[in-house]
Amino acid sequence: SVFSSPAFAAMVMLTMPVLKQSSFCCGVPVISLSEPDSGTLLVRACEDLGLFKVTDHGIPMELIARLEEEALQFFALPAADKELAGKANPFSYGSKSIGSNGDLGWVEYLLMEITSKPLSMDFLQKPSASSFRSVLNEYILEVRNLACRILELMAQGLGIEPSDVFSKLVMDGESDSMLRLNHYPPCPMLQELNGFMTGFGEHTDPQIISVLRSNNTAGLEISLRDDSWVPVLPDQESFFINVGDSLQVLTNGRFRSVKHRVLANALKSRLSMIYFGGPPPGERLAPLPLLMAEGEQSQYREFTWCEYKCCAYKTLLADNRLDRFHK
Ligand code: GA4
Repeated sequence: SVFSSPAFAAMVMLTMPVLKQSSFCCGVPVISLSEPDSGTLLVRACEDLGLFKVTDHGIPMELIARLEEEALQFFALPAADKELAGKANPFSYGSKSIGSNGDLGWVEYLLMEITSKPLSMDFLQKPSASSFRSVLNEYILEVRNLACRILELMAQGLGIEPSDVFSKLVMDGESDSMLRLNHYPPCPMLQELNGFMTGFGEHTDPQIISVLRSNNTAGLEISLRDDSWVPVLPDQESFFINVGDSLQVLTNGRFRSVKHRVLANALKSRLSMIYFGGPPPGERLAPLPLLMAEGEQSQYREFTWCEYKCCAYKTLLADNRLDRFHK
């Protein structure tokens, strides 16, 4: 037929814009930040899944490895010493209990508030914690810059100006961001149970953007639109980025705040470090007018980040936190 003729094929190739496909790893888009087209690819990934993997990110592996080592050393301390780092309310050390409303998981963690100043938690001020403290502070600067670059690429990919519309929110001196170190110890009874154990229950992240790095242990899963769960293969050299509720609101639902969870592993321990980039407390969250088509209405009633966060912290992990702000 005419469709199989070489002339037709040549015509199609000349007239159709070549849509660059990102490569995929088990359904997760993989985007190199040195790719000239990365903005477009990021946008597509945020619309489709709400999560993607980033390579060529520029954060030195040596820094990441140092933080991993310090974190593992911390989690290897006797329970009593870790407890000294403070009860999680919501900052500092916590074990099995997540948030303050009864969620439980097979996990222990350190949750740290990021301000414009270096970390100030008591347990990090001890001389013995000085190398942990300095690597944490270094890492925070790097990962925040990475979040900023990615948010700028997103704005470019969306074709909106100025390119810092999103990134300025996490770079602001008042921005309410956090760093979380999660340690999922092996869960040997899983082998006998022949089932699964929740490490960190299903939830969406309330902030704008989350930047996750883990060691080589599996466990992270994301929920697709049909409510099925798919595992995200670990990759210790790359970062996984996911859209938070606030970015879903800023894009009027165009970007998807992805539901995810972590399952415990029977044999290996998993260590992840996640930067949550949030806006300043007083920031009004509403869809960017530049992203609205003519006549398009906001899906959400307007609210400030502190209003959202305050409600969010009263919910259970699995609750849909954006529901009550839906119009
Ligand atoms: C999920 C994303 C971040 O880990 C976090 C979590 C927070 C916490 O652990 O204190 C919350 C959870 C997270 C959302 C609902 C509330 C608050 C636990 C919980 C049950 C630090 C965040 O900002 O929101």
